[in-house]
Amino acid sequence: MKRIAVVPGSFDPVTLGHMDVIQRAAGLFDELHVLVVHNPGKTALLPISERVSLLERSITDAGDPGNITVASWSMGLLVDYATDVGASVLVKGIRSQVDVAYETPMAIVNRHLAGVETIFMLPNPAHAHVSSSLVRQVSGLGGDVSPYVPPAVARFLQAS
Ligand code: COD
Repeated sequence: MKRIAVVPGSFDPVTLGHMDVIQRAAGLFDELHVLVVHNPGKTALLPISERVSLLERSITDAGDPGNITVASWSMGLLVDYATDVGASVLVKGIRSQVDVAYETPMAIVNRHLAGVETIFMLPNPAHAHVSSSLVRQVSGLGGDVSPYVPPAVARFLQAS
């Protein structure tokens, strides 16, 4: 049986922290779905289609392992997408106790709703401080975000 997982996120935009989790998760599963989901609790910078495109370019530039699909989802529960593609696992990156507190109730509910397990991955310490909101802030104020994002994202934000 194929081991299929979903890495969901806002990815607004994708950062080196996200890429670390995506690349390591791709090595653990036969198929990995990187899923851009609208988070109603956050004010968006980029349209969903642009986030998908930047993820695709970043994965290609990083040396696509060949088992990653990038998609977006706005049709309902995250676990509905997981069930549709035959995934039994969600992979989430955990940077701090704040992430644990945010992710734990969702992990329990997602297991109750659909039997989908959540795996928490600890970040690469080099990127543990990086978040999309930090990137949006630095970029919005005219700063250099290239230490925090894949080159395709840095180029895109610089040109915007
Ligand atoms: N290093 C490691 N991991 C990181 C880093 C980093 N530097 N930065 C972010 N991450 C992790 C985050 O902890 C998260 O796991 C993931 O990467 C994505 O992060 P973001 O910020 O892009 O996305 P979020 O936190 O806004 O997540 C949006 C989701 C839509 C995925 C989330 O809200 C969710 O799972 N919603 C569930 C919707 C649903 O079905 N609800 C009903 C049942 S719970």
